[in-house]
Order: sequence, then C-alpha cells, then structure tokens
Amino acid sequence: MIHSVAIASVTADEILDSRGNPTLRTTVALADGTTASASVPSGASTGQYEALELRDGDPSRYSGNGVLQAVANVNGPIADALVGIQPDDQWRIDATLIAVDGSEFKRRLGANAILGASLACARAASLACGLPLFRYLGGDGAHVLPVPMLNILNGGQHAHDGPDVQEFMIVPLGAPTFREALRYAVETYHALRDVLREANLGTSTGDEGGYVPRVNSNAAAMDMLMLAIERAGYRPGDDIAIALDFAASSLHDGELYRLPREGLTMSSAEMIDYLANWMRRYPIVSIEDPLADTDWSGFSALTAALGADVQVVGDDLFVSNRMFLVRGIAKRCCNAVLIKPNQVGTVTETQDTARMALSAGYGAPVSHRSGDTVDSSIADLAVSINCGQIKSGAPAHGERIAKYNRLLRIEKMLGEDALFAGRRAFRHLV
Ligand code: 2PG
Ligand code: MG
Repeated sequence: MIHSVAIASVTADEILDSRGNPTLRTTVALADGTTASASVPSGASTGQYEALELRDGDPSRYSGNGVLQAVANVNGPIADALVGIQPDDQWRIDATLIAVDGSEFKRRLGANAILGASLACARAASLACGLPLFRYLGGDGAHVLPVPMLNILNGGQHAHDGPDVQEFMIVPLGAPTFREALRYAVETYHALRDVLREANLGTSTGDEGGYVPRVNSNAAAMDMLMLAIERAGYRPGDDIAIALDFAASSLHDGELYRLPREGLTMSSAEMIDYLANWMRRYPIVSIEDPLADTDWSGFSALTAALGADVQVVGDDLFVSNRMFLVRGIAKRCCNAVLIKPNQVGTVTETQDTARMALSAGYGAPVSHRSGDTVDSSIADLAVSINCGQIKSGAPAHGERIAKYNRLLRIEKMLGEDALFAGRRAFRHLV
C-alpha cells in the first residue's frame, strides 16, 4: 500500500447543497502533496435516530442552518486527531473520529463534520494508491453495476402540493447494461413530461428532479407513470418496474397514517391492505418506509404479509445503523436496508451495515439525500459492495446526474468485467 505517506492536513469550508442550505466540503492533504475533497449531503425526511447533523442555530445566518461550528470541528479537533495517521487505514481513521466525538449518534462534533473527513481520507488514500474509489473500497471483487431507481415523480416533503407518496421511482431492471438502463429511464422521464404537459397537470420539479403534477390521488400519479413507461416504448414490469418511498414517518401522527390527498386515515393493518392492493395493480418491486419508524410490530406484520413478493426497505427505521438492523433482522422487519452514509457518519460504519445486510440475505440499496452536492462517492460505494441497487433521484439536476455519470464511467473502466445487476438485484424475482 502507501507506507510512510501520512495525513498532513484536514480542513473544511462551508459550501451549499442543492436546496441552497449550507453544508461542508472537507479536504485532506497527504504528506506527498496528494489532496482529495468530499462534500456532505443533507436529508429532509429524516429518521429519528440519524446521526446528528450539526447546525449553528444562529438565526442571523441562513435561518439558523449555517455549519460554521461543524467546520470549526473539522479544522480543530478532527484535524488534530487525524494528522499523522496513514490514510489507507480507514478503520483506524473512523475509530479515531468516533472516539474523539465520544457520543452516541455523533452529537458532539456532528455527523456532517465526521463524514466529510472520513470520506475525504478514503478518497485521498485511493488517489495515493492509484486506484479508483470503488476498487480501493471494495477490492478485486467489486464489479456489479447497480440498477438505478430514479425518482421521476416527487411528492411528500420533497414537493410542495405534490402527492402524499414521497418518491415514485422507475427501475429499468430489464436493460442489459447500466448505460442502457439509464437510457430507458431518461426516455421515460421525457415521456412523462410530455404526458403531463398534454394533460395540463404541470411540469415543475421537486427536490430530487422528479415532476410534481397537480394530481388529486396517489393512484393518478401512478397511472401517469405507467402511461409514460408505455409511451417511451417499454413494457411495465419486464423492462421497467416501479419502486416507491412512502416516507411514512411523515404520514404518521403517532397513532394513524394520514394520506391527505386520498382523504384516507388508516391503521397499520389497513396500510398493509392498501399496499397489497397497489401491488396487485402495478408492477412494484420495492417499497421503502411504508410504515413509520416507530412501528416495528407493523413492519414485522407487513414483511410477513408482503415480503415474499416485494422488497421492503427500511430507511428511517434502520438509519443505516447496524444496531437497528440487528434488531430488524431478529424481528423480521423488512428485507432490505437503505444505505445512506450521512445517517450513520463514517465510511466504516456504512460498510459494516451494508455487509451485515447482504450476509443476512437483506438487500442494501445505496442512496443520495434530497439535499445533495455533486459529490459522487455513493456511486463508488454502491459498486464497492456489489449491492446491485442505487437511488439518486431523477435523471436531472447536476447533483443527481453526478452519481449516474460516475456509474457510466465506472462501467466503462470495468469493461468486460462489469456486470449489470438487472433483475438479480431483487431477491424475490430470482
Ligand atoms: C429518502 C431520502 C432520499 P431525504 O427518504 O429516502 O430520497 O430523502 O434525504 O429527504 O431523507
Ligand atoms: Mg426514504
């Protein structure tokens, strides 16, 4: 490896994410002059046990959303702890960051301060080793290109006046390669624009680049999606399937689920029936957060009822944290965990959760956040763990496209060794 080239400096700046909110770009320099940076994303629909995103709370700057304290934590205690360490010792780097923070859920330094440093170290080490990031993180076996799940119709907390369901995603699982999958998806995204224009439903876009039509039901949104797939010349289910993120913690009032567009109020058991009905009508391969992150018994019941026929993804429920995933596996909640590095705060902890999921037979789709930057490291992360699935929003907006373009590049680098996951990404389909 790269003996004797130690970390020489760690610095951070306050930059902006795709919603115009402050976030961090962290830069690591090595003793031989190698430098690498990483930027940190930010969620809107967050799980209650996510690692802390440290914000200044100073109302005179960015409505309290500044991150100058997190920047100071990188330039101060984090730099002090990491300077002199070998950058290719990721476990030691992350263990050091966790120890310096010393709190549960990264409450002292902030997961935004910690993750930027963790990722920038990985990237600096990969450069110093002369390896692409996915190879550095994943070793020789990293070769699976993920099926993209593209959120082309936005609702919930990502879209003012949109449908209740947060994400309506198309999943081009019938394509032969990643490059072709992306083409299927873009053609469908453009067909959806035409369908919405003709129906005069509006083509404004939400935080993740998907359209926000003025529809008065979730089913109407779903029908638009089906029309778009067919208009683009694809077969629903065979070429392009559907994935949904209900982000149901934001639909739950502590007792019941409320879907205002539908005028529906449902118990956990009724939500399960509602989803079963949708699965009969539409080619749905994946459902994320169909229940709230407090509803563990509901998740067990839902997985027992539907889990053989669909991927059930825990996002807010597991917050990419191994501790919650262990509980979920024991209680048979979900059969997949969404992997978002900033929910847990270090590269090592993110990899641990993904590894545990895959070895337990769970899926592990890697995900962006609704507030994001052009940092493309999640593309490399997805290939490094051969998880076979990624979600990075619509094929629009620079911060979403950066991940898809990086995957095009990785596919080219891998050449004949590249394997597109396709239908194999979904256990219930094989
Ligand atoms: C989600 C994400 C990403 P947010 O719920 O899965 O799509 O949204 O980053 O707002 O949590
Ligand atoms: Mg989610």
